[in-house]
Parts: sequence; C-alpha cells; structure tokens
Amino acid sequence: MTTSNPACSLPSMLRPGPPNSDAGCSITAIATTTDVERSPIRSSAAPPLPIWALSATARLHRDRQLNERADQVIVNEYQPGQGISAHVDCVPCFGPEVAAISLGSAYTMDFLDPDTRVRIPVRLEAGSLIVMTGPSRYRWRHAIAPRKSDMTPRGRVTRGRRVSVTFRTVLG
Ligand SMILES: O=C(O)CCC(=O)C(=O)O
Repeated sequence: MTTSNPACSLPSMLRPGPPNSDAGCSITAIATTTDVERSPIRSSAAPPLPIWALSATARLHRDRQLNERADQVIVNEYQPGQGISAHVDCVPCFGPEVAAISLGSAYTMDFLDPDTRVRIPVRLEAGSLIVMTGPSRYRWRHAIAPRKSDMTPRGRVTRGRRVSVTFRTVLG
C-alpha cells in the first residue's frame, strides 16, 4: 500500500468488513499473473509509506530478515474462496527479496516448479513471516488456490479472512 491517508492505518485495514478502498487504501483482493508481471512501477509516483509500514520495514531490516530496507508495501485481503494466481513477482520491477507477513486466517501457499511441476505447499500461519529469495524469488512460482479450505496434516481446515502485508524494494 502506498498512501499517506490516515484512514489506511493497518488497524483500520484489518478491521473485518469490506475493504476500505474508498478511503484511498489500495487493497488487492486478487491479482492475476498478468497484473503482477505487467504492473508498471514508478517509485517517484508513490506517496510516502505510512508510519506503521515504515516501522515494519525498519524492523525487518534491523532484525536482518531483509538485507535491503523495503520501500514498497502492499496489503492483500483474501476472503474464503479467493486466491492469487501462480506468479513470480515482476523481476525488473523489484529487488531480490520479497517478504510477506500473514495476518488473520492461516492459508496454504503453493510453490510451483515451472519445469517439473512439483508443488510444495507452505502453510502460512497467522503472524508468520515468509521471505522469498534466490530460487523461491526467481524460479518457483507462488500461488494461493481459490478455495474455502486447505488440507493440512491435521485435516481439512476452513479458511477465514486473511490479510497479507508484502514488502518489496522497487528497482530503478
Ligand atoms: O498474499 C501473499 O502472501 C502473497 C501476495 C503476493 O504474492 C503478491 O502480492 O504478489
């Protein structure tokens, strides 16, 4: 999310209910591979990050989760049944580290090898941080299947609302 609108504070965005996109917060519920790969990124066009996002990027850097300090933050909201298509985040647009914090309901993210079609499910628990670097950033595609439950080692688990906060560094 790239906005300085105070209505776009993280707490307001995490409140249950419809996305407050009318408040100027950019919440992406779903995105397609095409959206992700073709989206034009111009860092000069983006307003400053809100305070909560600045403190999150600072902490990720200070705690050495990210080598570079992220300068782009997006918030995605998923209602049960929604997902995100398999994609690699735009290579010429973003740096070598992509991190995401998961909030709300746990969801399974699939990592897909483009050649062998091997699929590795990764459970994204509430409060967890995932950092994609190297092959997980550049080779494997990641996706969230649009379904209402996930099969886990503990059986089928119904999905609730999930909000993810993704941190990237804009190139150029
Ligand atoms: O929701 C997530 O954790 C990942 C989001 C994502 O892959 C993206 O916005 O490109």
